[in-house]
Amino acid sequence: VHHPHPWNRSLVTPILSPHAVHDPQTRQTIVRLLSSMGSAKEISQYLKRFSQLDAARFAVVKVGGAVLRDDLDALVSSLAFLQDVGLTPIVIHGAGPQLDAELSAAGIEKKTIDGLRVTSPEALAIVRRVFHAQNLKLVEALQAADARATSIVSGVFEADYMDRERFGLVGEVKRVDLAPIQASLQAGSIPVIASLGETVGGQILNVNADFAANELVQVLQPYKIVFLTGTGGLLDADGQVIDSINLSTEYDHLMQQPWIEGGMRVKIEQIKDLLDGLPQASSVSITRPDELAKELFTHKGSGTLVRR
Ligand code: X2W
Repeated sequence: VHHPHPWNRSLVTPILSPHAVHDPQTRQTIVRLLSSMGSAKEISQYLKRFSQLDAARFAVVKVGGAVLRDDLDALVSSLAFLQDVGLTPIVIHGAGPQLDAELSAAGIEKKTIDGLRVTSPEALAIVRRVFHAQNLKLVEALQAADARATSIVSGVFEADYMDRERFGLVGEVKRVDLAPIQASLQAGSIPVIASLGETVGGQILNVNADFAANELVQVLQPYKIVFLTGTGGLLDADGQVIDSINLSTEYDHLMQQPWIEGGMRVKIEQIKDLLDGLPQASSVSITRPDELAKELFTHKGSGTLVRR
C-alpha cells in the first residue's frame, strides 16, 4: 500500500451529515432501541461522536463478495439502520466468489498471482457484468428496505495497469475522485461503490476490492474502517475471534506467532499499513454484517478491533 495522493485530500470538503440526529428526542428513542446491546450511556456517546463527524469521515465499510452472497439481509438491515440514525456509511464491495462462479461457467480457468486474478479481455467482460450485477443487487436490496443508496460503478478509481504482462487487465489505483461519493453523501444516500477502475484512456480494469478500499480510506481519512466478513473477525490458533489488537504494542509479538498463517499475516500487515496513514483516533473493525451496530455503538463491540 502506498499513499502518494496528497492532492486528493483537498477534495474532501466538509459536509455535515444532513440527516444527523441532532434532535434530542429522536436521539433518546434510538438510544432506547439500542440499549439491549449495551448501556444507553455508551450508545449515546458513540452516536454523538459519529454524528459530529463530517459525513465523508464517518465510516468506510468494505463488503466482500461472500457477504453479498451469504448475508445480504443482515447487511442491508445493518446499513439501513445506520441511515435511520442519521449516519451514512460509504460502502465498497468486491465480488470474488461470484466472479469465480461466472468465469468458471464460461469455461475460463481461474488463475491468480499473489492473490490477484489474472484478467484476460474475455474475463474482463464477465468481471464488468458481475460487478454491475452485484452492485445493483445491493443497491436494490437497500432501496427495498427503504434506505437511500446510490450505485457507483465508475468514476471513482483512476487506475493504471498493475503489470500488464503478468496480470492482464488488472488495475492499480492512481487517483481517487470523490465527486460521485460527495454527491451521494450530500443527498444523504449511501454510496455503494464497485472496485472497478479505469485508465486515463478509458480502459476498464479489474481492481482487488481490498486494495481499492485501502486507497479510498487513505483519501477520505475516515474515523472507522469496517471489513465485513463471514468469519466475523481475525481468528486465533483455536479458530476463536481475536477481540482486539493494539498494533503499537502487539504487532511484533503477533507476527512472531507460528499459528498466524499466510493469509492472516498479509491481512494484519495490510491493516497496519492502512492505519499508519490515518489519524490516531481511526480504527479498523472486522466483523459480521449482523453485528455491525454492536461493533460501532458498544464498548464491548463485536469481532476484532485493530488500533495503533
Ligand atoms: C478481484 C475483485 C473482486 C474482489 C477478483 O477478480 O476477484 C482482482 O483480483 P472480494 O469478494 O472482495 O474478494 N480483483 C484483481 O476483490 O472481491
